Amino acid sequence: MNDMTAKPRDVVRGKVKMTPSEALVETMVSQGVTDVFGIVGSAYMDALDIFPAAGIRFIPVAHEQGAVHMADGYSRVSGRHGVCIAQNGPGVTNFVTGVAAAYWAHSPVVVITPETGSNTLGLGGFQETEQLPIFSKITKYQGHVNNKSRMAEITARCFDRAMLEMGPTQLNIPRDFFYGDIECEIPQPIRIGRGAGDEGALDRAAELLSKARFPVILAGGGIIMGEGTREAIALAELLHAPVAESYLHNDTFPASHPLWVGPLGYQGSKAAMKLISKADVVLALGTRLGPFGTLPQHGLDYWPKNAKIIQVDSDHRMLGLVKQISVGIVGDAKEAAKALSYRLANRKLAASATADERKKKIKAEKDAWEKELDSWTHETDGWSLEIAKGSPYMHPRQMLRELEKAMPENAMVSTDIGNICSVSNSYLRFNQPNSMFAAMSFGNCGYALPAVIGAKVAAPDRPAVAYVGDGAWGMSFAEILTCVREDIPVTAVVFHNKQWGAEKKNQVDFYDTRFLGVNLKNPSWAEVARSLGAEGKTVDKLGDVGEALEKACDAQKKGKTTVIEVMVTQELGDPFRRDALKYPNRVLDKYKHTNVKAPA
Ligand SMILES: Cc1ncc(C[n+]2csc(CCOP(=O)(O)OP(=O)(O)O)c2C)c(N)n1
Ligand SMILES: [Mg+2]
Repeated sequence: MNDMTAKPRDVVRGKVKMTPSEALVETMVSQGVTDVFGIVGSAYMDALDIFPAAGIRFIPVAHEQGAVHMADGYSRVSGRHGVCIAQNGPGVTNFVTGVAAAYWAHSPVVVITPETGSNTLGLGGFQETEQLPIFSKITKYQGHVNNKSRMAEITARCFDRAMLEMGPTQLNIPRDFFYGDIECEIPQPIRIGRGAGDEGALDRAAELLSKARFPVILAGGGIIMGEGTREAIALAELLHAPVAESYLHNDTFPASHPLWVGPLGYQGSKAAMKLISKADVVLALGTRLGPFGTLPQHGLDYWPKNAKIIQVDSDHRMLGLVKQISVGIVGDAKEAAKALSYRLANRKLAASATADERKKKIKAEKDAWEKELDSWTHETDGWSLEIAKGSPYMHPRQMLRELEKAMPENAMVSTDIGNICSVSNSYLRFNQPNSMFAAMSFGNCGYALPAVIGAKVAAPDRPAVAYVGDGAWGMSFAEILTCVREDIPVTAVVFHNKQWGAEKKNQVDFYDTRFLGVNLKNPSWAEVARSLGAEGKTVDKLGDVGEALEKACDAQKKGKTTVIEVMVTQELGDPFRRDALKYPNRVLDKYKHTNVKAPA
């Protein structure tokens, strides 16, 4: 570990002579950076060398993709920048998937990419590739240091824009530009509040809401990013409106609140879907209304097509992009909620007349969904029933229910991409914001472990838990090394079903159970964990799940990382992309035997 006896975080002021490395590091200090994830490399060693003196902890990781996911998780829990850095060329190209994920999670991650030297660029030397085009579609801003004297200016801009636009930015630095003498001033951070939005639009939205007989709030990630939970609660209570959460943002509204109805989207809450389908006005608060998050689910095509939609988003490009809207507001979710409450406070609200009736409906739908979840102990499609028959292992749904019951109140949970992780959407409830870190709409396997490691660095006192399928675990378990080496204790729950289950489900449903590339031979993941220096526990009985999670979370207080390998059957829940798959209908004779008839 680095020497963390950091000196006071003062920043040099005025126009001063310094090296470009010092300008970079001082600007980071000025932007509040205390942690940087990455893998060491000669390209930026001159700057790295002074991180400890600047009070910046460098956290070396196992793979650069992990560094970006860690920076992502870190920024999502802290509301501060996540920062990562790597060697030019291969270190930087290893960042790509992580940056794309951070882009769709709207995480303010600054990706520092030292580049091959400006004096040899284009000659095809060692570790050379054009680094700006690679990230051009997955960053909000790309700063290229084209002259070493501009190091502080461009660094500051990357940090400012990551916050202003809520997404990753790239700081590209030719490696020879770290050296030499420059004279420069360290810029002060620029933070600009967005405010509630256009007054006229807010008036129109208030008018619609005041007349709504069945208003529903759809609470999006913007509420978390804008720290607007309290304001969202106040508005919901004023309107007596049920609050659904947008896909994979299960922490935007407290689950213990009577108006909470749960998440929409894949494997979401039926109560939320049934209630929003009744809405005459939907207030989409801090959500881009992503297309995947409002697809039909559980056989319910729930999006209320005739309702008036009010959408609040901080990015004007998201307004009306996916769903038709009646009113669009470019604003901060918290401020907009406050402004709407203010406008509605002394008005006669149509929703008040039906408040009791709606309260009963909310309770009835929530009770029915809980009851259904309690009795939905296993999947009931033919293939699942057959494969789980006689298996000594646990049903995934029952196992997820046990985890839910044992989850510490203030836990942070990251989820990966896979069938069981997706099913967990129904069982993840939170009462505090900044608690759920899913792989969001980029949907990459291998996200959850590094993301929760970053979250733990930002919030060391909160229990950190990653849910990961065994396939995705194979991609990412090397970061257990980071936990052990760097004393970052987390808990990983690995769903051991010996398959890339989510993709196998497509072969079950669409390809006549012709399995190709989906079966896995695994070691004991508990044993692997132990050999990496962590604790490893294998759980194959339902009764042991809760205790294992509690113990592992407790062990975090003693600095211990635990991998809990839960042995589950191969049954599979509903698929991700039923919307996008078709039955094979081949034309060439040699492939015709693979045709599958669509069920009547
Ligand atoms: C990086 C990446 N590669 C491939 C995929 C396609 N994919 C989606 S889900 C999935 C299977 C996940 O399997 P596992 O992690 O074991 O979870 P399970 O579905 O078995 O619960 C795959 C391969 C992806 N989403 N991301
Ligand atoms: Mg699996």
